[in-house]
Amino acid sequence: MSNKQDIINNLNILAIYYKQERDGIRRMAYENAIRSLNILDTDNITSIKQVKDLKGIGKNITAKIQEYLETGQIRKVEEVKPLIKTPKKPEGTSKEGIIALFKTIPGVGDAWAEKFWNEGIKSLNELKKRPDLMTHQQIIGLKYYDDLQKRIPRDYIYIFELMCRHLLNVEFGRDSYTMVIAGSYRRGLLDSGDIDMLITSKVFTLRQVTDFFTRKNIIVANLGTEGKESKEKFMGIAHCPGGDFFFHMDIVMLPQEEWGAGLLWFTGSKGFNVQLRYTAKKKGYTLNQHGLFSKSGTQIPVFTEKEIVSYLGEPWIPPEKR
Ligand code: 8DG
Ligand code: CA
Ligand code: CA
Repeated sequence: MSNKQDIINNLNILAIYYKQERDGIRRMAYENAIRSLNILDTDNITSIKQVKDLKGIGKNITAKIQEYLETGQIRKVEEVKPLIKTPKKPEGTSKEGIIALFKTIPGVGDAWAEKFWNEGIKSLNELKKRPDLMTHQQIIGLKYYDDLQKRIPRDYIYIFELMCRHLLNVEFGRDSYTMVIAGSYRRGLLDSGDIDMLITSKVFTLRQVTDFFTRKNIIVANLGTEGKESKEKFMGIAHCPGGDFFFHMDIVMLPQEEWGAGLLWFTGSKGFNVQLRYTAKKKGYTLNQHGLFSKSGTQIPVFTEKEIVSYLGEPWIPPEKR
């Protein structure tokens, strides 16, 4: 491992620690520093001079990197390592444990979990027998509960993407749309929590795609509220037809002129989005998933990711480094 990667790994432990401590400011500071190191042109850091003036690396983080260069480790990192909790499935029979377990079902927050508890329900299996107590989203979330806890391997998403593209080509025509799998997959992660599909088309609507994928037995459930379908975003459960592994899929459909902003937003990471939006704000603009806007609300004519980022005077950061 290059020493830059080792430094990044160390700073990442601090970012995770501060996330756990709900200290958003410190967490963001470490995430920003990691981003800067990631785009730094070298893998080998031999002098503090190479990093101390980088964006997002202030006095405190410079001192930590200096400490690493001198001693090969960072005291604070060694200190917090044992304090980092690994997430585990809540268990036990206490009220607290059962409420925590209920809250792992999509669409269940404190109030719902409390309600199930008050109905005398003590396990997911007992809850499965009481669909009368749940919303449509919760029933579906519980039905696919075990699969939804698993992350989706990158190779699997790759095949799923090829399959969807082929079906869209046959149904609507190769030139009728642009589709990208965004989210953590586009950032190059080896597995993802769900599949985030972004589409733009002048030929078909979101409803037509979701109906089509449902007919093809790719989408098996809709997690939205019936009668309140959004024209822009679908959330549901999907799988490869014939396969027995189900996962969460979001589909977002945006007009062509919103593609760049939508792609930035839907690719993430959340931290990267927050930082870029903050940069836009400092310069007097608003950036959201629909575009870059001036104070008066007119859209700036920048339509691709690169155009938006360069208009804001920021360096280009490829998705894998966001
Ligand atoms: P994962 O599914 O592998 O866990 O990670 P992800 O792909 O990065 O997260 P996601 O929850 O599927 O969200 C996709 C992108 O949407 C995310 O990378 C950044 C963007 N996004 C925000 N804010 C929010 C938010 O509040 N909720 C959600 N769901 N997405 C958000 O910028
Ligand atoms: Ca995702
Ligand atoms: Ca998602």
